[in-house]
Amino acid sequence: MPEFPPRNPPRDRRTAVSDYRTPVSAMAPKKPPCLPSLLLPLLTLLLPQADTRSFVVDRDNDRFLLDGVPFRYVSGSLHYFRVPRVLWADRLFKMRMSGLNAVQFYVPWNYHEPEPGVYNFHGSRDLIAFLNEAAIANLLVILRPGPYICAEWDMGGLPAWLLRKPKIHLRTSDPDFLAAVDSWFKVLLPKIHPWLYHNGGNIISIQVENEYGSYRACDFNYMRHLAGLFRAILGDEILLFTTDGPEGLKCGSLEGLYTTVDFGPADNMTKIFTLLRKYEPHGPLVNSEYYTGWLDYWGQNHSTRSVHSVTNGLENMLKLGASVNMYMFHGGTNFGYWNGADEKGRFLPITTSYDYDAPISEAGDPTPKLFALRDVISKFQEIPLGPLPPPSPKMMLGPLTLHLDGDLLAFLNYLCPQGPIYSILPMTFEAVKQDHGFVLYRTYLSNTVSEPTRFWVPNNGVHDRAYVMVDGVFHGVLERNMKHKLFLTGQVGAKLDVLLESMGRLSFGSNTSDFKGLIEPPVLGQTILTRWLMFPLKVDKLVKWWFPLQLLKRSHPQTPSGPTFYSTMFAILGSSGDTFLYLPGWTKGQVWINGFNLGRYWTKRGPQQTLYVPRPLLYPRGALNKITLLELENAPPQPQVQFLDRPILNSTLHRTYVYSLSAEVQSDPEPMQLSGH
Ligand code: 6DJ
Repeated sequence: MPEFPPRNPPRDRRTAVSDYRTPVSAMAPKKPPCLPSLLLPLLTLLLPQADTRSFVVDRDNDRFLLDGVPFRYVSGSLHYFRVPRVLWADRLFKMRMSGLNAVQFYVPWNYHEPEPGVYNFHGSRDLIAFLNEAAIANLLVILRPGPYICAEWDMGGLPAWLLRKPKIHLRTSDPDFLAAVDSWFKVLLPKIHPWLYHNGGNIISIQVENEYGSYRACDFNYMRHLAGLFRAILGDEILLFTTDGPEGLKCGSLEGLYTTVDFGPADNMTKIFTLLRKYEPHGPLVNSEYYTGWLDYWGQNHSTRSVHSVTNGLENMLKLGASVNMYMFHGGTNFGYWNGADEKGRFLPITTSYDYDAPISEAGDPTPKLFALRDVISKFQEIPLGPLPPPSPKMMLGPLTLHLDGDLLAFLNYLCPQGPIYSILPMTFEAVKQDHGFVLYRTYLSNTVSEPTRFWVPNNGVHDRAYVMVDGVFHGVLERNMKHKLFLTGQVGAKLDVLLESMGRLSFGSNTSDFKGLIEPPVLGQTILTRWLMFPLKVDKLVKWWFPLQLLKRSHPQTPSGPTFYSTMFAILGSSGDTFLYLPGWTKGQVWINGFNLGRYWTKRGPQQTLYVPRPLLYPRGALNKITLLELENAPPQPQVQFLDRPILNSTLHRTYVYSLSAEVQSDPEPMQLSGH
């Protein structure tokens, strides 16, 4: 597998094109007439040549043509940003072996432009390498570069730094927004230009915006601007399209962009495709997001969709000759802080797992849904010969006992080496240029508060959770929409620390300007608290340091509650494998393996109880691995974790796992002795 793709898409893929356009029985019902042999050479001359690569809409016959041949895609969504790069090839191969001929994916702007004008296309952000892997797997590509993507991704893929202009109108023709979009697309689109199908690449179509019709701004000038920009950079040949739910077609579709729709197995296909015909009277029917499962929110039930309903709906669409993309075919994981959130009466953050009940599980294994879908697809087009790879080997380990490294406040100098920012009123994460994670807000009491007194933040102004300490002692949590007040006491001059956690920005809804932090100044009793120090915390940087945190600072809080670091080292003496980290009795926090941010856990709220640990993250053969937890509330009396051989994504189904110490595991060794550091 090449580490980096060639500058231009490999030419030899042209020979593989016939694989994509396996005739579809429903679309090409007529058998070719038996032609006299003399006519054959003539006919060959009329057929498209290898270098006349084209992907177009054939409006006369309600179908696509690939190189002039009737074609429909049966595609699946896979987000490269939710899968470690070393596993891209594996997942794409499995998709191809399931009978898909295309992969559809977004490009999250915020993943690639962390600061205005600073771009990252390396490692797991190497989009061109992903295109190359898709080509190697013989998959065409349907690209969705946004700028807004939704996708349950932080801020729907828009960079948080846009909110440094607090009045910006996202997803509209506000000049500030357009200027940022233009400069991003002037970087991104030229990169993908050589990968367009007619240029020798595998991208057959590109979506403009996403479900724009569901956004209340309904700004056609904005959509026209995007369409013009895409055309100016990518040219006239590439098929540009839009995708909307049925209710969004009105504001989401635009002349010149091919209109497609999205809906799931429970929706009325006939009704929706009939509605789509009002916007796209001729051409192939396309469902750009046919839901194989659904997303999960913390605190709500795990979502599933039955195999029967998903296969049935797919079969009905394929019978109609529609092109379909299955969302998701492989969901993956919201590693780090990348999950988005929704607002449905209250703020609902998305879980770390994005398994989606998809045909390929979060750990990359084929599920019964995959095999059932493959059977359906095989009725309509050829399936590549050969078996799907079996599930990857899984590993069990532990329990491991974690050391208490110290409370978060003890590490403040390391977490915020540049020191705090001072302001009379608290500033948002965006204002202090912290995109994700945590900011510590600190002030000092100006009076003694001897009776328990209400501490609260008006206007639901905690975005999204606040962990409150007085003189280092944890007093409890405030939470957006959920918990609005605490009662505090303290001496004059007491240090009031409020650790703010962003739980992920809204990724869908009418208002995506989801500022984080203390949005309003807190109030204690009748007093508005002022004179704040803001410490933007670089937690990941500290955790990535190899030596254990307790060597930096040994602090042993009397009552280890509130934001506290725990860690341990462990070795895998047997064979390593994919595994699922189980944190029984822990409350809520963030967890790292060997410095890689696995994501959030929230055992107390569920439904997700385990975090997927891909095997490539672990050092095998007795080498030391390190696990670090930042527990934000309360650790269990026995601070232990376990690695399980299967996920628990639905807490209502989970059994109690108690494994005895495995003979293969060297658990909880003494911290490494480091000399010379
Ligand atoms: O395009 C969206 C996807 O990225 C469509 N969709 C999916 C993904 O977010 S929720 C799940 C959603 N749209 C919101 C409207 C739901 C009725």
